[in-house]
Amino acid sequence: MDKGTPKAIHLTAYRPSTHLIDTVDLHVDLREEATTVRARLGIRQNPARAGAEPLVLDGQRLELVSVTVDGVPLGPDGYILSPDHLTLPDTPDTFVLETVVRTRPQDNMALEGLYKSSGNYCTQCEAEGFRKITYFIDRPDVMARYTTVIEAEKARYPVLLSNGNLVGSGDAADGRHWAKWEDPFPKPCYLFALVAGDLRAVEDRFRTRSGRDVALRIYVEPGNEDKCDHAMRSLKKSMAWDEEVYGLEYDLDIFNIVAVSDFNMGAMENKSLNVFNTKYILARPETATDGDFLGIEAVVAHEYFHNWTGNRVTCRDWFQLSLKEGLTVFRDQQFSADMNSAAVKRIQDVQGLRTVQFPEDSGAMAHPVRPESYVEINNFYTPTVYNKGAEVIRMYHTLLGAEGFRRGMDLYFQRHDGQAVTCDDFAAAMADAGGVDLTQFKLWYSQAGTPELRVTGEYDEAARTYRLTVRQTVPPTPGQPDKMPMHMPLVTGLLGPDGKDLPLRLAGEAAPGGTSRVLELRAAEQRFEFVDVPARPVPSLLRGFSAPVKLTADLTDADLTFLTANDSDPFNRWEAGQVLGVRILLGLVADIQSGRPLALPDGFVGAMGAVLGDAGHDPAFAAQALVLPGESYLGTQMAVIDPIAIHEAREFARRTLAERLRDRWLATHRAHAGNEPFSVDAAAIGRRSLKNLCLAYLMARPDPEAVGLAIGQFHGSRAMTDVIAALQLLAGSDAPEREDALAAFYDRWKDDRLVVDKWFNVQATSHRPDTLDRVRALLDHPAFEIRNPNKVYSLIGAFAGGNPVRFHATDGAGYAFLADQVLRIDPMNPQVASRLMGQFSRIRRYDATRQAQMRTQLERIVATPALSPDVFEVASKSLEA
Ligand code: B3K
Ligand code: ZN
Repeated sequence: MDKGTPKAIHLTAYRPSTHLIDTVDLHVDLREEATTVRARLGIRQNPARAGAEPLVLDGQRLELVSVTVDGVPLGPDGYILSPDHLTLPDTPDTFVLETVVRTRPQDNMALEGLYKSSGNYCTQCEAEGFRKITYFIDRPDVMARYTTVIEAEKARYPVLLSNGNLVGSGDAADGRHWAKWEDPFPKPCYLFALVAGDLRAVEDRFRTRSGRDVALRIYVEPGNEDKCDHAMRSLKKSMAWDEEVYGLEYDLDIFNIVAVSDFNMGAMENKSLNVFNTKYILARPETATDGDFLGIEAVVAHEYFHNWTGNRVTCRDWFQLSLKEGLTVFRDQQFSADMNSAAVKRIQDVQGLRTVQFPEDSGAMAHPVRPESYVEINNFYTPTVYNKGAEVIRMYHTLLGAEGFRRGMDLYFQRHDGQAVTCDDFAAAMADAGGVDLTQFKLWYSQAGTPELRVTGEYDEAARTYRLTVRQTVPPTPGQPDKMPMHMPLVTGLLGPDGKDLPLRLAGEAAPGGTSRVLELRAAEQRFEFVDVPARPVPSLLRGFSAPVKLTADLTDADLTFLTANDSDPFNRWEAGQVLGVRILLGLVADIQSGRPLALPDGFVGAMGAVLGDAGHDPAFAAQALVLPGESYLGTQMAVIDPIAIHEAREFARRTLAERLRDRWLATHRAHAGNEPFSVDAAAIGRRSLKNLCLAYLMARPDPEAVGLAIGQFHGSRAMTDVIAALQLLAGSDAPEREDALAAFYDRWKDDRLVVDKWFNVQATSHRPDTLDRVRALLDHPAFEIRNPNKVYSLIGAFAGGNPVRFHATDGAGYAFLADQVLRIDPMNPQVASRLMGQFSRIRRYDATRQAQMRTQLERIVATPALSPDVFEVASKSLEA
């Protein structure tokens, strides 16, 4: 850091803003040499703060041209200018401030504020980008009404967009033109957006249930118009779903989406002008995988749902980020579950949580869902805030029931529409609507770390009772050595010997009620006694993954196998197989570490064979159940992660299953290999995932027949899902055909940037020993662009985060490579550089040698002059761990 060590900001230091801004009138003049922004702000002192205080405006990388107060120009002695602020020591109670500034968006590689992507202007203001456009009180509890005039050269930038309604437009001198936009809803500045460019619109309409006719437009670069159908369909489905499930309607006559190629994240919910990464808009079956199609549906929905959860009701400060993000992720998860297979969706969401959030929760950057402090807020757009935050919302839903939850949502909007509020306000609405006490539940917002549950069961044959004992602990995390027990729902069922759910009756209850119960945990140790239990049951615990915890139960392998065959809860049917898989794989890891010979238990092979034999029933579910627990998740189950042994153990199991069940993998692959007409419904997606899973097992022992099938599929299929699955398998194998396949793929798709990202990803995640060399060489490939976040994530990010066996190579070369890339990217784009640091923040989870190697790289990083606060925060916290 050039300015010394950056300072942390604390939640407890929150104070209302000294001033409020009611109106913002912007005039943005876009020119090739520089952009000029004139901002006219209607400002008043905040009644919530007593006494006159100086007005401190945020501003970064702005060239100040002039300042006037109520039309009177201020000389340089009328204000104080610093690199981050413009301070006016003395202002009236109410006044109009006008500033004129110049910026150079064309030089902005951080992709925050106003910048250029493929020659078009666009903005990204969340969290603190508006201060790079004009001087402002850049915090979300300052909400204003905006009008925006954009002026630009007409030929180069025919499309001029901002938030709200278009209220005027016209031509200006010198081949220029202008457009005036007015947003009737007061909003925080992070929701401001502006776009100017040569874009084409794909149009549709949606009529809300109260009869508002909304124009829907998706703007893309010319040539991409034929890749917007799925996004548009997803948008209309989201609008209808939000009306149906939450009674929430869209509130303007226009909803615009713009897709840009250079974007740090997935998308942004700016009021009525969402800006998207092209990755979450553009899709055709030939170019996008099933995962891409589902991702588009989810992200389009997510951003649309923000219009109520985020925009109409926004965050008081950035510590409350999960107020909008956790809630909106939960809503998009519910939506996707309704549109597709609910069971598969839940399995995938939990896998995501375990693969990405659990490691974060046990690393140096562990933080509560509502962080208590931050150095750089952009570092807290995390799986904890988003995905664990969504699990917290899901728990309200489970504790209150669907109807109680809906009442809570209604009350939340009734109380807070148009306001900037806190997670406490949300909890209060839920508690009041549900008539429940959520005081202890709110620990989920303040305690970091993944809680651990240990459950034991005892059956008393004589008394016909079954007693569950549940113990919970929350592990220490940085800054939080001691934790309190949490309030959470443990959804439980009991299976009788016939595999059917038993009616449940707890001691003290008059009659049995239901076959699934929400047991509420509150204490460090709790007992639940079920009565009238006719025979020793097998418990089905944490159904639907009812709380984001690690659960250990005293179930035998036979109990687990029984659950995989019988549990009425599909998530738990899958989970029982995973628990079994984890047990076996961790056993293999221990065998590898102590040099014992490896063997896969026959029972496990048999169980997998049974699932495969029955796959025709529900291919989508089978495709999930047949995947062994992932390497990252296995790591979270070990005291010290051994990435190489984990990889070898998992590959051994895959090879053994490939060999022992070869005929079945072949037969199942063949049964689904016909080129059925493409569709993205859940059933078709399920069939394709099962088929590609079979191919993956066959390629775990790549004999000529398996390679032949992969090559056949690579050349023969027109669906990207199948093509890329085959290419991935070939690229990771020793088959001599692999180079030809990679070359053919590149040649076919070199003009499609999103597809080229897949080509980089396939090579970066290959387990072949020469992968790091290859990744290094690809940095110089003409299609690689260091300034394009998608490219960086596809090559460097995929190698570091998606290829543990190569990234954690014993010589430490993977770590040195990552540090080199972080230091190269940081001066251009700190957010992207910081996101690459994730693996380093898990430092203390590895052995002493790896820790020392990572430490060397982290020390090199923190010693670098002019490091961004983003990278500094992650590096320094990782070193402290
Ligand atoms: N709210 C944005 C994320 C903004 C990221 C700022 N670094 C996207 C979303 O969650 O919908
Ligand atoms: Zn969001």
